[in-house]
Amino acid sequence: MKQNNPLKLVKLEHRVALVTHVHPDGDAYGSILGLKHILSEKALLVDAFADSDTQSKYSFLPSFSELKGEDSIGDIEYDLCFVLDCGNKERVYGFSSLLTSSKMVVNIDHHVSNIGFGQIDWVDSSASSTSEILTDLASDVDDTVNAKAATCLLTGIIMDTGSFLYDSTTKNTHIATAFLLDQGADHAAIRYHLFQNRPLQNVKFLGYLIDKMELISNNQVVLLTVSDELLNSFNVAYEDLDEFISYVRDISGVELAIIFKELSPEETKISLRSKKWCDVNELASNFNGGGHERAAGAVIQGTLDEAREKLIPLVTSIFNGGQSV
Ligand SMILES: [Mn+2]
Repeated sequence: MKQNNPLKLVKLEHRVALVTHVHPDGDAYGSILGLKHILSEKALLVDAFADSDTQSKYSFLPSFSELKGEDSIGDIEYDLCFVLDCGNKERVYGFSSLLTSSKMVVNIDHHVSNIGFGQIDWVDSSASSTSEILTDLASDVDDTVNAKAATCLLTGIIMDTGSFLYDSTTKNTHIATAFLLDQGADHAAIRYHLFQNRPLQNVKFLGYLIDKMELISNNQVVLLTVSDELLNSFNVAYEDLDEFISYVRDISGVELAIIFKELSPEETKISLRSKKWCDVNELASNFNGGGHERAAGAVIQGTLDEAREKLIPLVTSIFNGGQSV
């Protein structure tokens, strides 16, 4: 038994809230819904909070429709609030009142930038995903998880490892995956919904983005700039931008891929992906962001143009003063 396994804190009489980061990705949804299913018979009440959209490609996950939005935050005083996959507590955005109103906050995460903000912090930056950490913790408590939990957690692992391609994929990632398959994880559903069900408009949008992409620093850096208007005109979901950035990162010779995405007239989200050596966690930290060495993000105050003016000189200086074209 792991010492101080935080899942052992949960008692049958407890009310438990689960929270993850804004704009949830596969690991965020996978870990929050996975933990909901793990705890379903171990606590009095388990409420999972996250922004969700019925059009989401993750809507196939068991109990996705039970996710609660900000407007569902009531006056329940939760005994425990698990914060999952959040490098810092600000990333929960509109759900922050759950952290202050709960009796205890438990932070479970794998971001190297996570310095701890819970009464209990379980941070393992060697893990591929929060879903992998939860798989280890759950199997340590019980030797078994239900098939619904297994499907959610396997989704998180697959999405955060780029289908087991990233450096973060370890022997333990595969052991956790084997365990989840043994527990009945629906691998075929994951494959179909996340990889073989791409909306036609997304493919057309990818074509547009590739046509408009900018290459700088001797073609080692690729830039994509996405305004709200553009995203809406193609009717593409914000969460799908991840697959586009991965696509252009994989161009031969490219080391770093960046998406500038308009969040509002005053705020621009940057997403950074690198291939071999560029530490994007460090790059994002210039703007109070973070993540991992090969995948990170931040929010820059300013318009798309202003964000570009702030970030591109930093990037070109890292890439030995390469010239913008
Ligand atoms: Mn993650």
